[in-house]
Amino acid sequence: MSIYLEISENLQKGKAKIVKELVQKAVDDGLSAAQILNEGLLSGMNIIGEKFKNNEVYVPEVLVAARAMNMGMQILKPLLVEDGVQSTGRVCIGTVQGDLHDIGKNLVKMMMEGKGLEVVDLGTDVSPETFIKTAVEQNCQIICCSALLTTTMEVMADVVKCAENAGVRDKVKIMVGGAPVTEEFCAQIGADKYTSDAASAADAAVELCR
Ligand code: B1M
Repeated sequence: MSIYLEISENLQKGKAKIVKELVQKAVDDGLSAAQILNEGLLSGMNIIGEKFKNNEVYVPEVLVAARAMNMGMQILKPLLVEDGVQSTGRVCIGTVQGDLHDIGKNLVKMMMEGKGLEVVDLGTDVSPETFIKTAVEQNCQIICCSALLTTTMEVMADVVKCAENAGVRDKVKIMVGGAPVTEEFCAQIGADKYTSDAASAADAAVELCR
């Protein structure tokens, strides 16, 4: 079995320590950081993402796989920076103002990182102004808003308005999601993209960044 496949399979099983050791071994053997990332870690995360979409695995499996991915990334990150490997794109993400739920938002973040996107995590209770300011200052192509409460999903409309008022609406895409959010709501507030789950959000973000 190739070391890439070994990394991918152990990542899917959430075996963080083994993934870290295998990534270190691959680096020591002289394999390129980009190839270890793409054919090992990202390949494993993609498989988990697809299985999550199809309800073949659930939140706990995704969380342990993401932990394993992060362990592998600890070794690769400095090498990738040295090699100047390009990320797929840059996005900022947060749970909207008034809302403290972050489990779904964190899953979306992990899936996006699993697709090679750089993710600026603003945490929870994020104001529309903070989303816009971050997107502008950190050159994010997409603002990703999560909401779990019917009372806070309305803040997403303010994020769209705030981007319009700041004159940046044509420069940044706005993605929305979370349990109470729907495709209709997304269209109604003038956001760009709604997805119902974390894996689809990551796929959509990669498409939008292209
Ligand atoms: Co809260 N809570 N909660 N809660 N909580 C809900 C959401 C609720 C449905 C429970 C209920 O009444 N049945 C209800 C909302 C009702 C409503 O608005 N209609 C509710 C309430 C009322 C509240 C409080 C107001 C309770 C109170 O204090 N009286 C309070 C609000 C606090 C606040 O935010 N200001 C509150 C507090 C909390 C806890 C702190 C205790 C805790 C949050 C802990 C945390 O997140 N760190 C909590 C929890 C855990 C829940 C439930 C049980 C689980 C939510 C969750 O994490 N789901 C929830 C009931 C339920 O759903 N069964 C409930 C798992 C997560 C993976 O799913 O976030 O939907 P989700 O993410 C999915 C998709 O939606 C999507 O991807 C994810 C996975 O694929 N997705 C995106 C998410 N964001 C996306 C963004 C995208 C794309 C997809 O693009 C950008």
